[in-house]
Amino acid sequence: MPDRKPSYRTYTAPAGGWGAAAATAKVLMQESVLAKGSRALLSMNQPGGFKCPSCAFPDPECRKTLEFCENGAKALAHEATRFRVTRELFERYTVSELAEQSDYWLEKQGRLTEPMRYDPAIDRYVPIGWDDAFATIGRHLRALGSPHQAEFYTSGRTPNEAAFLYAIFVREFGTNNFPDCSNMCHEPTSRGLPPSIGVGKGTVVMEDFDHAEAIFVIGQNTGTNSPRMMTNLVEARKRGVPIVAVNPMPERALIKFTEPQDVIQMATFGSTEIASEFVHISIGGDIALLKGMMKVIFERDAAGEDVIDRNFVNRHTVGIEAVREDAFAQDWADICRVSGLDEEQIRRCAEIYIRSNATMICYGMGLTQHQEGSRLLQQVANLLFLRGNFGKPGAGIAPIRGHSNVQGDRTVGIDERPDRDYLDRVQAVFGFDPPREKGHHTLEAVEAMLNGTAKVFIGMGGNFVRAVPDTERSYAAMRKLDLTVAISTKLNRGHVIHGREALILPVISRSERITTEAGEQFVTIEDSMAKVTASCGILEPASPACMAEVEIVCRMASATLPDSKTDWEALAHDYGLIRDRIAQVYPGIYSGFSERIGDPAGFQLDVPPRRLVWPTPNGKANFLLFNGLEANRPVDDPAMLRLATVRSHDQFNTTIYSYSDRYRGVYNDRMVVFMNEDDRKERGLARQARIALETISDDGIRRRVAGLTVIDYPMPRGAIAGYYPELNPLLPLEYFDEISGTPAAKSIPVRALPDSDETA
Ligand SMILES: Nc1nc2c(c(=O)[nH]1)N[C@H]1C(S)=C(S)[C@@H](COP(=O)(O)OP(=O)(O)OC[C@H]3O[C@@H](n4cnc5c(=O)[nH]c(N)nc54)[C@H](O)[C@@H]3O)O[C@H]1N2
Ligand SMILES: Nc1nc2c(c(=O)[nH]1)N[C@H]1C(S)=C(S)[C@@H](COP(=O)(O)OP(=O)(O)OC[C@H]3O[C@@H](n4cnc5c(=O)[nH]c(N)nc54)[C@H](O)[C@@H]3O)O[C@H]1N2
Ligand SMILES: [Mo]
Repeated sequence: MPDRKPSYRTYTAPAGGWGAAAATAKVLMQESVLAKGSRALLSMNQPGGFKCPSCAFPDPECRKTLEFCENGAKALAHEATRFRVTRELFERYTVSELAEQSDYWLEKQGRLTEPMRYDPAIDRYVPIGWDDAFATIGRHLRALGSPHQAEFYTSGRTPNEAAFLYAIFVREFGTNNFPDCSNMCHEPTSRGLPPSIGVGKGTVVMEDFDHAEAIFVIGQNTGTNSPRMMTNLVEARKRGVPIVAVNPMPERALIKFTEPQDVIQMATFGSTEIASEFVHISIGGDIALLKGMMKVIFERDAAGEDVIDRNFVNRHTVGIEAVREDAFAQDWADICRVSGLDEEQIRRCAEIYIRSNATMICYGMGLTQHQEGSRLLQQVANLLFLRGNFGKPGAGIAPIRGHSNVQGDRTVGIDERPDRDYLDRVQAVFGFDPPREKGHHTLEAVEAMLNGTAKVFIGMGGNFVRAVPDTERSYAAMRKLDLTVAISTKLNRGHVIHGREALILPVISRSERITTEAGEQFVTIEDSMAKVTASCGILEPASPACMAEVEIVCRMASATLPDSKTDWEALAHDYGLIRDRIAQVYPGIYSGFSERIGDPAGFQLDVPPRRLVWPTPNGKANFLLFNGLEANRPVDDPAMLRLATVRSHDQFNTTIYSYSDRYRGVYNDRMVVFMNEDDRKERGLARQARIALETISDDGIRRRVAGLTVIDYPMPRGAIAGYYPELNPLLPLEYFDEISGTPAAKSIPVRALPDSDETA
């Protein structure tokens, strides 16, 4: 718990600026990394240095000599911290005692320093040698009745080299069970966009920001979660480019921002107004907005205006007729009710879109985490097709990815539904028969744990049990396993909620040097815009006993696959050999990998729609129809509120940097609910009342989180927000987007009740 009293106020200053500079200095000091940290910051994202371990937004590429952001600095400071978790900590606390501690406390203990094994006799983690740790993993995996009884999770910080080999090892072992963080994140992008444009990736690159004539930022909290993108937005704004921000929360940085790198703005306390149009949408109202905009375009087209790019539509697309009919069939009253917007504003958005000859639509979790997340994105593509916003500078679809290498991990094989081409190449290059049946995504993995089919869980990074929905059930699922293995940098919930046997394996982090028999190694990552760059750590590893992820994968493979034809030991030492194998498995995009990565600026992977080539079954860009306006199934309960679980400014996913959320004016408290004042009054709740939230579901399971403080906040009526992961107990495992399996974490139907626990 925070040691200071909670307080709530309205934040009125611009985002960024001196507040960001001060926060950067503070976190470096708190983690005691001032000298070492500033040296590391100077080499972050510089040629020859390492890639920021925070978000997936591309680096500015020599545009400015020193560019880093407040939240990049926090991620680095927490990685380069002076604090250490040693065997003494595990001697001092039983695992049950550690489980009582908060996520914040666990993270604060610092970097993991040696492999540990759970000893049930004393309920403590005790040291284990690396050899014994790998032998334990090999023994468990080889003893399974079927390879499908193991789940191999990946979080998106894992670099290409480790992820590629992990995918090979697990397939040679015999399963496609690859739950990964992407399954909770941008999976609607990966599964929803291919039928539409042929790839599950974005189609814009950094330079497009310089050519865009309009930019939409939908369901994404840029200033907090991809702060480097603020520079692009500021520059676009200064050129007079309209920016439309669509969000149920008026996120501060999207309204007004001071660039910490802009010396003049900093000195004069100046700022840039970011959004020229702020669209205060209801939760799940985006399909209605998009259809409203399309309706306007089709109406004006019917009236003879030249608003549709006929040349593009005729040459490249199929299916416009059905989408036109559907748009005409929608009623303005319904569009306005579902979106929570007035017709006039939707018409204004359409006007901005029509006037622009190159539009980018950027989006985040506010679009993907709904029951119809995938179909919602297909509507985004439909809108972009109408004005030919593909294959020209400044235009396209821009999913703003989460983890720094989440996109790369998928590209190199972390995929529970691998395609045939890839499997055939793996077979040719590695000489074994990879399994062809579909494996488990994240929710299916939890399901398999719950019903007892899964026995072993291996987590390559991340904090699975805390990131997934339905906390109570997921904790129970984890505890049923025979073995859980956490390959981690820092202590987290996944270490204290574990299987009968459990291992913690400490890794060398992104900012640290990897030295093998073959000398110093570098890794590569693919950013949100499909650019691949090298990352080379410069700091000493947190402990001599930490091991590189690549070596961990190779040694797990050696311990599990005694008959493997692959020379895992050679690959563990020479990452160039791994890149050669990547090039062999992906001759299309990765040919000449080793030479091309020599360019300090990296290289761009091919994204065919940029060339107006559509790798869809019919070779066309497809307008896809969705019947209806709602991104989630309606709930018949007048008291229902839609809850979006969001990130604060001071966390990285399940890592809590502090209990405050500066831009939303919340200090020393994460157990809050942002609510429209009228919704609060309607429920007879006093200002800052203590409440509980209860999920509305018909599966007979009671999901409730109490001890929450209501804060009056400019939310649309019927929409509330609170923090992930504290509110994950409210999210049912069964509440997800069917196409992608992504939990609908932005639209949980709940009731707000007075917190009776207080009086009970
Ligand atoms: N500092 C920092 N950086 C990060 C992360 C972090 O935790 N901390 N996480 C990384 C990861 S893995 C990811 S995926 C990204 C996440 O980055 P974002 O996508 O920005 O993630 P969220 O904070 O979950 O919420 C996004 C926004 O969606 C809005 N929203 C909610 N419901 C709706 C809706 O129905 N419609 C619309 N239009 N908007 C809605 C919320 O108000 C919020 O502003 O950031 C990455 N970068
Ligand atoms: N309700 C709700 N749930 C959500 C979301 C939401 O918005 N709402 N967002 C979802 C999203 S978008 C995502 S991406 C997931 C995130 O899910 P995860 O990726 O599983 O979670 P993280 O919190 O990013 O994982 C943090 C841990 O990763 C380890 N780690 C850090 N760096 C490294 C490294 O370099 N190597 C290795 N091996 N380990 C490392 C550390 O031990 C740290 O404790 O959560 C999802 N869950
Ligand atoms: Mo994410």
